[in-house]
Amino acid sequence: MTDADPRELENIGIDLAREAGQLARERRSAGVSIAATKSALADIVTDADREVEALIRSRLRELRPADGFLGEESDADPGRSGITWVVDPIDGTVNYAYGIPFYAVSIAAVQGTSDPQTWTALAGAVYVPSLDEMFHAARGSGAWLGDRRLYVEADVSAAGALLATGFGYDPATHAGDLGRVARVMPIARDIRRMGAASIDLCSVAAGRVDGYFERGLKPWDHAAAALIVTEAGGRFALLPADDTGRVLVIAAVPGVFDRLSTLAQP
Ligand code: LIP
Repeated sequence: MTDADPRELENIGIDLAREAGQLARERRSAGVSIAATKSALADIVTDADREVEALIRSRLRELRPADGFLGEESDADPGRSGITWVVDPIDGTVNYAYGIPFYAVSIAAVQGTSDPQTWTALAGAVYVPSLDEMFHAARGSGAWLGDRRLYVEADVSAAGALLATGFGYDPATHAGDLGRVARVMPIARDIRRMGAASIDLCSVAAGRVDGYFERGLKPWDHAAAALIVTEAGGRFALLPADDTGRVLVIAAVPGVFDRLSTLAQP
């Protein structure tokens, strides 16, 4: 076990997310090039993704050399401190590549292994450069948007839940994803597809949507924002993987969480 102070880790995450977000924004303004595709043709990585992750990783080596690292664009390092930094350098990569301003830098510090089912999130920061919005949380110290404390509502309005979701990069998953949207519509007033999971989750914490569901996220997509949701009084769960190994992420205000979880499965 380690005696790392969650508030100290939160401050590191905030500072690095802001510096990395400014770099991402500069690169976006200069023009973005696709460096490669990954799991599917639609699953792209830009040169900026790699550069931003390298910046965050080098800063963490200076600040917290014994900690582990799990990032979307580089090799994992287990570290030796019991703390692992889980990083999505540019969440919403497709938005970023198209010039849609909904992308974020997501940085979390977790205690334990790099398996989301076993780790304890200690701190998280999600920075949205285009809006200059910094969502952040330290375990036990609440969720914040800048210096504004975040609290979710207990339930949704009589009009129904405003729900956010996303779809996988693999076209073979789209029919199942669309079927899931159809199944949740009876409790929804409308659906939003914003294109960045960390922003979707922070939107739950900020009361901008009532819930979010998506199958197929990676640990770095939700590591920071899941803590921000729960520290704001929301509920978050990783539900069992389907036969393709994709876990189902559910986050919502307490009054709709159970209904959404039931309808969004399998
Ligand atoms: C993306 C998520 C999005 C999801 C995409 C992808 P990336 O993360 O933020 O919600 O629908 O499939 O996982 O690839 O931009 O870091």
